[in-house]
Amino acid sequence: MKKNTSRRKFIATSIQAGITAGVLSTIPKGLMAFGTHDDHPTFKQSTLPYSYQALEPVIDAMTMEIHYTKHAAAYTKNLNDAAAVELKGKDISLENLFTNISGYSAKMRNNGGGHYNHELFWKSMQAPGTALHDGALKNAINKTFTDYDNFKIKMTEAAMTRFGSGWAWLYLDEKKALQIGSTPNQDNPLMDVSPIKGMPLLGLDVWEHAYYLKYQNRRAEYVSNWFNLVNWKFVEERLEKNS
Ligand code: MN3
Repeated sequence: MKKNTSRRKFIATSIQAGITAGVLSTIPKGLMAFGTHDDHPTFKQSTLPYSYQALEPVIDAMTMEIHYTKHAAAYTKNLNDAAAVELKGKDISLENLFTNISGYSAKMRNNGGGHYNHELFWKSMQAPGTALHDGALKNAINKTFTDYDNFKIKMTEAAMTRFGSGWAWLYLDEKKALQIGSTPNQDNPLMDVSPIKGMPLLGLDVWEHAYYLKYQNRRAEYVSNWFNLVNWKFVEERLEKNS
C-alpha cells in the first residue's frame, strides 16, 4: 500500500514536471526521491474498540465521532508530519521519544502526546456500568487511596483543578507507586517536561472537545459520569505489565 502510494505520488509529480511514463519505468527504484516516509516511524490510529454510540448516555455518539475522526485524527496526521522531518532515519517508539521530548519541536510534543494520550483513552473506556472488580488494581487503589471512593475524589480533584485543557492521570511513579496528577495540553507523565513522572495507567481527557456538546461548561458532571466508562480490566493489565 505504502509503496504504491509513494509510486503514484512520484508518477503524478513527474508527469507534472513533464517526464514521460516511458522514462519513469527505466529509473531504478533507489533513485526515487519520494518515499522518504519509509525512513521514519509512522503512526496510525487504532480502530475504536466499540461503536460511536457505545458510550452513551455518558458520552454521546456525535462527540465520539468528532473526537475520534477529527481531533484525534489530526494529532496523528500532524505527528506523522513532524516525524517525517524530525525522526528521519530513526527507529524510536513514542514512549522513548517522550523521555527526551524537550529536544524536539512543539509540534512533536503536542501531536505526539495527542496521539499517545487518545490511543490510551479509547482503550481505557467501554460501555457504561462495569464496576472495579476485586484484584490487583483494586488492592493497589485501596492500599494507596484507602478506598475506591477516595480514589475517585482525588482523580476528580485532579481533573477539576486542571485549568484550561489537559489530562488527569492515574499513573505509576518511578518507585512503582500509584499516583494521581494532571498535565496541561497534550503532555503526559512520560515526558521529560512533565512535573509528574511515570507510566500512565488511566488518562481522563478534560479538553472541552471531549464533552462540550453534551455537557457544555459542566466539566464536573462529565467527570463524575466518566468513571462509569472505565475499562478496569484494561487498567489492571497496564498495572500488572508495568509493576
Ligand atoms: Mn481529546
